[in-house]
Amino acid sequence: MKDILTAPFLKEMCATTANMYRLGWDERNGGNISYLLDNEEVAQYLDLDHVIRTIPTGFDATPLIGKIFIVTGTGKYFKNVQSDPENNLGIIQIAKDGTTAELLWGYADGGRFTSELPAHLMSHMARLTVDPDNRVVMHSHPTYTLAMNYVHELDEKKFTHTLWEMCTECIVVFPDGVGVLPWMLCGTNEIGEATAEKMKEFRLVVWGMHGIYGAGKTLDETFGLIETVEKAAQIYMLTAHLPRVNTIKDEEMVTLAEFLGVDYRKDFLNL
Ligand code: 2HA
Ligand code: ZN
Repeated sequence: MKDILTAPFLKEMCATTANMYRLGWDERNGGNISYLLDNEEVAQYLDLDHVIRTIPTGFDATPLIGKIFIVTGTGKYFKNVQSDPENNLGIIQIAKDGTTAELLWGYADGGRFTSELPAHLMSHMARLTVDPDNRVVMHSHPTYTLAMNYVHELDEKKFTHTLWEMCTECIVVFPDGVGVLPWMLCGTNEIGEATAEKMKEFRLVVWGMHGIYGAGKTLDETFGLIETVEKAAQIYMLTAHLPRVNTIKDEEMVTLAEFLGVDYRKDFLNL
């Protein structure tokens, strides 16, 4: 059996949480990540029949039975993941009943997965129906994205359009746009269901006045989606109070999207 601390997926979780912390996106226990792993790869490091303990999830994740995820722990700080992965991360397998998580590694101090597990697993289920290669769901509180929530209408079309206008790359990076939910109580099955519904259509979902969810095939891709939104939101917040002298026109976005062959939300432009 290989040493789990050398597993690429574990090292990547450490590097990603450290990056997110240093960018100021994940203060204190803010943010959470779940990453769907390959069972055969995990079996090189862990005995999949050795369950440390079981933890009820409180919702039905039948489509994910047998699947293994590495998930950040509840109450844990992204700041500390890199130096102490075994307390701050856990590897869970969804049990045959679909409602229990079997702990295979981690949460060593008796902890458990993020309180946002409903939003994570429900989003995985939703994304896998539209993209069988989806592996990652990531939640964060990026500063400028959050700031923008207070001064910009929380309307999917208008929010996406503003972000697309802020950097030329935006329409290429997230041509599917950004879904937006109003402020809702977090940590519940209800916000999980609402997030998953949006995830059928979007890889990015803003939680009004709370933060953002991203989904993707890899940690890098998902991080990059949120990073690009955050960059655009930063430009917006640096300029929103100033007279707008120049802007990227909708026709220019069309030219770029068509040049690169991306399938963008045409209904989010004003043509
Ligand atoms: O886990 O970010 O949404 C802490 C949070 C809750
Ligand atoms: Zn949060």
